[in-house]
Amino acid sequence: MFPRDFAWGAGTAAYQIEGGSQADLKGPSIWDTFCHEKGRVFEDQNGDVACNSYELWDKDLECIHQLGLTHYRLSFSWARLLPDGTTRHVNQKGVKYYNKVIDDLLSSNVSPMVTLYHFDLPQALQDQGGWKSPIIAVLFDSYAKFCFQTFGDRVKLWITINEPYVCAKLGNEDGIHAPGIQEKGTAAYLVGHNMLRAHAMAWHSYDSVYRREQKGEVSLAVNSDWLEPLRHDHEEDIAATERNRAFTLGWFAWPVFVTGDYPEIMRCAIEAQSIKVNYSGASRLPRFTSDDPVILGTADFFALNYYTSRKVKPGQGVERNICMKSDRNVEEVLDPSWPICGVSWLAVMPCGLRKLLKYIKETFNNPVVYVTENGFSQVGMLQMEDIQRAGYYKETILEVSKAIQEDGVDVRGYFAWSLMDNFEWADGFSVRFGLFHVDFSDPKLRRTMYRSGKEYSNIIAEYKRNQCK
Ligand code: GBH
Repeated sequence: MFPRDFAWGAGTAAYQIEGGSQADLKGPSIWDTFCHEKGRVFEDQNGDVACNSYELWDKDLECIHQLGLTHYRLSFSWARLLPDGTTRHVNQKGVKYYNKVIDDLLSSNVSPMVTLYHFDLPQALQDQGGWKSPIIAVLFDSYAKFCFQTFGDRVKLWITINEPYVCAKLGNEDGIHAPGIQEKGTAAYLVGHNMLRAHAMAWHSYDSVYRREQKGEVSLAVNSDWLEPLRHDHEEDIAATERNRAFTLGWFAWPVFVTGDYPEIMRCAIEAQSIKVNYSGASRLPRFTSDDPVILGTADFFALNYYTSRKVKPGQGVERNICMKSDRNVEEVLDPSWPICGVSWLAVMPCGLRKLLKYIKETFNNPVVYVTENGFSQVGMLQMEDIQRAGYYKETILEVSKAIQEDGVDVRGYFAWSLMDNFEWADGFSVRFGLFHVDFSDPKLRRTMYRSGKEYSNIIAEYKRNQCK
């Protein structure tokens, strides 16, 4: 059972679906650059064309209709709207494209949820230091204001930044996402810090300038696995779990929802490690100062991306050089009973989502929650009759309903990831997350509903029938 006006959505991201990477004055983003460097992405694939949603938006809209979605989550390509990242030059063709998407959605009774930033920084801004440079917060705020001003009469649900954790860590510590930086133990904390500052500035702009008239809501989307101690009665595992939570969900949700600053556990662990290895630089986890925007309270709802679960025990703590891994000092273990779904990191644990939702209710003062991403992939042999994935969706959505009914979590919406198969970042097109299959060998990039899409559409249809009663 789901409450009235529950949002049933599916999500996509600009670089993963749009293609049109150089169409109509669009500027390059860090993902355009990254993909064209050898050895970065599976089989050196790229998002130059992807699902070509830039030209085939009508086809996407048909998929949205077929599923019966009430909401659609998309992201804007910053460099499509502002080719050099600044409001000095606006690409009107880009504005026109997103206007059409939004207007078509609204005339089909589908509400847009728009993410301003889903991994694709304009390359021109990367060239000036990107997220490592404090000025990025001001530039992001200008971009956000431009979007609120231009589209906010119709868009009522905004996500500033998608998964700052992934941007910071995979992009700047591990180097497996753009911009491919591997400055261990420093850059990711700096990037995360500037992302929080950028998010907060944009939220304050919305709050003070646009909210009264536009009456929308703004948040940031945080990703988190459900984490639990490997051995529930072991102090070390319990402490390791707490530490792991602080370094993942807590890194961004604690400042925004609880204290305006990073979790103490996180700061202490980083400081202790700096001392241990005789790190002489300034504090690696930056501090917020009185010049920074207020971070606390800058989310109108809690946006959660959930995919999988992990069991946690202490790490070995052997690294000699500074890096996030030794700051965090945990080891994550998979329970052998959790089925692996397609891509190797995705162990299926539907009840992990329920537990995480309950944890969020208790830890972050019972916020309104949207599950902004959840999904299951397939790799290898293609299955149109993807019965397993269909089952996983059904089970997971049941867990969400239990979180609402039995645990009293205020969940207002669920967005499946993803509407259709698309460019899965470093995995290229080898990992398919779609509710629709996309035939990438067909010049028309035909979209065909999977069995899992059918399952989801049935769930939505049943909900709609019950609401009418
Ligand atoms: C989401 O991130 C993204 O928002 C979305 O764009 C993407 O398509 C979707 O996931 C599916 O992947 O490769 O072992 O280092 C989800 C969070 C964090 C999950 C990084 C995968 C990589 C593990 N992701 N993690 S590994």
